Amino acid sequence: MLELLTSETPNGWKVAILLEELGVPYKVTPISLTNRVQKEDWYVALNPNGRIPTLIDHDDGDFAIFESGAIMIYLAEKFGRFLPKDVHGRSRVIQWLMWQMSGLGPMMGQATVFNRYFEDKLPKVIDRYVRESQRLFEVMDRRLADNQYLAGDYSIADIACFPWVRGHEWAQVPMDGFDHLLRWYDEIGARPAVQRGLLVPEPPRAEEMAEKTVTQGKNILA
Ligand SMILES: N[C@@H](CCC(=O)N[C@@H](CS)C(=O)NCC(=O)O)C(=O)O
Repeated sequence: MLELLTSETPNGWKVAILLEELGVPYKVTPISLTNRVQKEDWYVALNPNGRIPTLIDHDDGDFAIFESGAIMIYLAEKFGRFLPKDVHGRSRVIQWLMWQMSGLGPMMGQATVFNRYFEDKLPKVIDRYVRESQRLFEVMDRRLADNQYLAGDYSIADIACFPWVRGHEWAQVPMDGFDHLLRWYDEIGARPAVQRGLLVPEPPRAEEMAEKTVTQGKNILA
């Protein structure tokens, strides 16, 4: 059995969506960021970075994996899907996955922090992260002008980027004018497995969202 330790954030949804696309059974262990469970000793023993997500493969010696990109590669290789086997095809997917892990995720994350969670509104800092996120949207938009997906067929590269693009409103990073990106975003968002993955670890309860996110934001800044 696979066990996903996660919370309702983009890095967690990436893995939940992949598991749903794979259609394999898995157990979900919700990790409360509000209660800082990700910093508890038992969790840090599994994930030295003290952040979500973590995957444990109980069918393979309770092997624990941290870093969402590494988890995605592990699952894609274990089940032989969403990552090509030929050297160039595989490299293309990993290039875009690395791009998400080092660029899109961190920049969108910082845009969110400084637009939403930071009490002082720092215009130059906000401008820096919003502009950089939009530059990355433009990179995707150019790529998607001539390609249905980011790297060949639908792959872990698309799955990794989707929840971060989905967070554009919350991060206050406008997506207007990125027509190819919007086309891709609508297409991926319509996939049933993607919709199911976004409900992990639990469907958002509207009335709790605002308070919960603010509280989590404080943890992100800790
Ligand atoms: N590079 C890591 C980033 C993980 C990460 O930043 N997770 C966030 C949620 S999206 C988290 O756990 N935040 C709580 C904290 O920082 O303590 C990955 O991709 O797994």
